[in-house]
Amino acid sequence: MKILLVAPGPNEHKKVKLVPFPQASLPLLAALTPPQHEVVIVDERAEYVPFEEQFDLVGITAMTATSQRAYQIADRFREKGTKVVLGGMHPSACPEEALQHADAVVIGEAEGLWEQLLEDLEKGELKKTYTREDFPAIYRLPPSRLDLLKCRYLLKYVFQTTRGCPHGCSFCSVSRFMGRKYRHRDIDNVIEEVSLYQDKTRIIGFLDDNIVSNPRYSKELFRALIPLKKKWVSQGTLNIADDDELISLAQKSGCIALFVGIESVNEEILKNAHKSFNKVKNYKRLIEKFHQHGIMIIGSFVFGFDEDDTSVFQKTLEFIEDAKIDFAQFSILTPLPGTEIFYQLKNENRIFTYDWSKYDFAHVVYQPARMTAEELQKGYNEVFRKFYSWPLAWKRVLRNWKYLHYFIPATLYYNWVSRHPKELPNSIPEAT
Ligand code: B12
Repeated sequence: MKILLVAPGPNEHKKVKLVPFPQASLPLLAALTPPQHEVVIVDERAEYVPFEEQFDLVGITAMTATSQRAYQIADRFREKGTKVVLGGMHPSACPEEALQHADAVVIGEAEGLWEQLLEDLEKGELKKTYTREDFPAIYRLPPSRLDLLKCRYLLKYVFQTTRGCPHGCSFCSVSRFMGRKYRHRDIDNVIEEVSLYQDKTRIIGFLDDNIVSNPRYSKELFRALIPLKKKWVSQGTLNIADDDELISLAQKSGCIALFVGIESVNEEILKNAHKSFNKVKNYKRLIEKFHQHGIMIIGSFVFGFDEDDTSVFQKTLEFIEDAKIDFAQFSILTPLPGTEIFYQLKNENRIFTYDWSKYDFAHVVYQPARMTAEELQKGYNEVFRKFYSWPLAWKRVLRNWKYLHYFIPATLYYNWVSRHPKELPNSIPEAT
């Protein structure tokens, strides 16, 4: 069979020349596909979807924010009789909705299901849903088919070592969809995959939710990475800085930056969002320790919790400056379907738009408790603009001069985004 796998972009025409990261699910699905089938991957953020070509199956991945575009692509292929399957976080959270646009929906992780689906399709027995009740063991995964990716990525060589998260943060999809039990790959399986690109790249990314959630595993992984002499980035928690051996192994194995969900500088918020392992009083000390080990901190902050009022924006900016955070991602609290916060806000009748394309963490989609939706949208736009304004941005670029080739494109991009403030979405009721 000829199979097309698509990562949706924002729309048919908007294209970028450099995409930050690949959508890792697609090269992994390609690797799970038996070799007799031909697989083509299209990343719509930079490429055009070949609607005119003939495929036996089109597989589309969707997050909530990209789901509407995923449905449009699905509808176009189905109009001409092509079979379409949808998978990923959003179809897994809203399978009934996704089924209105697809011949089949894969709910949950695809290992085992994808192979079954392809067999069924060949036999003409495609089912509507493929569901996993459990979470697959991932000890040994085949190497992702990164060779099938055609566009330019800021960081193309990405790997995953663990899945699942023991924490149940109220706003996050991960523990709900990947389970609260932490699963990991065998270290030799990871090292084999990374080694495939030994001559191709110096810098790699680990797409784990928390690369240090099991310190014993992480230490072993980092030790095994040292001989490969790579530089790497991933996600983790600040708390690892208290484990001297762990942070020093992270440094020795090439960690240059960690994306950390700091979320809030208000302890009360962290407690209510079930993220009390983040301790505000420790933030500055821990960040300093990362810096002593040459590791940059990309802090993620969320605005709009019920305890937040309009003072949150200035307080957060001051904290970031004071703690010398190297890069920041700002998000507006977003009730992703399936999360605790979604059910809470829905039950309280506070969600005013179900336009999923606005669930991109940059738009307000619900009524905040201690400010108006307009104030939250404006405050977010302002923080973004101030943080990425040239005087502040250059200060950080110079502080991190060793990584200028990554810092400059990222800063230029975010500076551009910050000069295009987001508008408050219109109210759109839930589809019935
Ligand atoms: C790496 C990552 C990123 C990277 C790269 C994203 C990208 N475009 O590839 C960056 C940092 C850029 C990013 C950005 C964002 N992200 Co992100 N990200 C992740 C993370 C940590 C890992 C994703 C990953 O690569 N996993 C590895 C692959 C192999 O797993 P997978 O994608 O789940 O695929 C498996 C199955 O889902 C399934 N599957 C998936 N697609 C398909 C398709 C078909 C046809 C089939 C059959 C099966 C299938 O099969 C795969 C194998 O089992 C996840 C958290 C997580 N644990 O999933 C969040 C996550 C996906 N991100 C999320 C969000 C919200 C965002 C942002 C909106 C955040 C923001 N503040 O801007 C943006 C959106 C950017 C965009 N439009 O692409 C949410 C999505 C939730 C949702 N319901 O939509 C997640 C789940 C995190 C969370 N806290 O809830 N993200």
